[in-house]
Amino acid sequence: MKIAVYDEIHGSAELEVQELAGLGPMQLRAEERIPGVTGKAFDLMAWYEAWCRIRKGSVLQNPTRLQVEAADEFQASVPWNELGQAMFLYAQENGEPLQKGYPIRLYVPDGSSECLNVKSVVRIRFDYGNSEDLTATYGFKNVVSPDQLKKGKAPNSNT
Ligand SMILES: Nc1nc2c(c(=O)[nH]1)N[C@H]1C(S)=C(S)[C@@H](COP(=O)(O)O)O[C@H]1N2
Ligand SMILES: [Mo]
Repeated sequence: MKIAVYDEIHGSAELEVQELAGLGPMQLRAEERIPGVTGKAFDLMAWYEAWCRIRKGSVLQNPTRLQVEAADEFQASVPWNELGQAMFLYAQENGEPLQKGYPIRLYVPDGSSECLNVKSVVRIRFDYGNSEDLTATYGFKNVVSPDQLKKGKAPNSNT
């Protein structure tokens, strides 16, 4: 499964898990940062620097946020300053694809909520917009089903 990376400044790409993970210069065992979580991970900050260097020679601008979107339409937007210890889990300890969270899972150990640990990430966006809003957000995309309309329920947010 390909993962789409969107970066208005440094360019966009669709990468297989192994290609994406292979770009990461700082490989980790997940439990180094989160006790109880096992598997192979890579550090987000080091990955981002490598990405920019490969694409443009250097980091031209720092993002304000990381946005991730999952296969089930769960999404999160995390201010850059919460991501110092962030990592993507991409394989089990034995190197096999993830059983839970496939293809990759974001972990934000320094984040404001465990809800930001988005499973099954299929889209990654580096956001360079407004840097004043420092709140992390997460939840399902605002899709209203016919059933919700009937019941008069509001779309989910911050689930
Ligand atoms: N794709 C996806 N990721 C998700 C969620 C989800 O519904 N879908 N729930 C989030 C929330 S609200 C929490 S609290 C954690 C739960 O992680 P766990 O399944 O490892 O307990 O996953 C987060 N990641
Ligand atoms: Mo949650």
